[in-house]
Amino acid sequence: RILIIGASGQIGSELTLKLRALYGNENVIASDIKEGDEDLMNSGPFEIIDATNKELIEEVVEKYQITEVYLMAAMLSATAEKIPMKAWDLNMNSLFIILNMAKDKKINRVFWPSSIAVFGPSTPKENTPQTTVMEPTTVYGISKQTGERWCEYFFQKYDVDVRSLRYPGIISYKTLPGGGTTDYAIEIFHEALRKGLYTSFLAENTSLPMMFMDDAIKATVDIMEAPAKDVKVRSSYNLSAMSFTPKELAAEIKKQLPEFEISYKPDFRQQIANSWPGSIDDKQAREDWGWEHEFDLEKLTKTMLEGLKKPVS
Ligand code: VAH
Repeated sequence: RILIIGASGQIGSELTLKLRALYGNENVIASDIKEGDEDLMNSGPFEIIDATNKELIEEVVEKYQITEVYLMAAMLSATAEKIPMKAWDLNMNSLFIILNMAKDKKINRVFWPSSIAVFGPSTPKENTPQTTVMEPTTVYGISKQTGERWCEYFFQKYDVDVRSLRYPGIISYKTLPGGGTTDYAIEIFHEALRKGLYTSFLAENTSLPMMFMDDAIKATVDIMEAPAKDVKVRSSYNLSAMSFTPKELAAEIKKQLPEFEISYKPDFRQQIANSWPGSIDDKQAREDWGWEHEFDLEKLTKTMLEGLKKPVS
């Protein structure tokens, strides 16, 4: 059975529904510090879990005979800058609990998300390679870089089967964004439909690597189902689908909503975005376990607008 920690979050909630569709509702236990949306709560077992509570996690793993854990709980870049030590505690101690449970053979396989936030201002900005200089300047990026080092250490030292992806900004319409710097690319769609205008908190030419949620979920399932021998990178894989700027995204939205207007008012998140790559080279994921994306900017824009226009289920 599978346990998802952080199942009420932006990725966690859609990942849970996908895994339940694949493996059966009763075989996928959702958990989070707070309950999730209706679809999540009505589709299978749910447990309230604080991701830093070792005893509680061990109890739930025992109760449901869990064999795989997807650790999706984390504090994202913008929020983490406001409460650094709390972010470090959540992002790191939750990972140590799960890696040590895998080391002690209490679980067999772990998924842990990293992020393009592991890269910093000294990293090559365009087509950022899988292996390169990484000097992250955000609490979130530091925690993800450290987490990658620990994942690789537990794999090499204790043969722990942990798999990881450096998610780019992830865009979805079914869930609200969770305190990230790439959240503008979600908010813009809501505002475009509601008010016909949006004030971007990132400057117009801020290019960031992005991906539609369905592609992120697909990559997560694909790497977890890949034969262990194909998962050659045990820190975390570069992953991407596209890159765009707020200006390019607004132009794409205007093709569907000609009246839409965008304005720019950069805030503290501009510095975070400036420290990240503009685009990512994810060829190693494509070579090792057959990663390929489906959604480009046009398909993402159409899907987001259609999804948001539909009455809430
Ligand atoms: C954030 N959405 O903005 C996350 C992600 C690359 C961005 O890590 O913090």
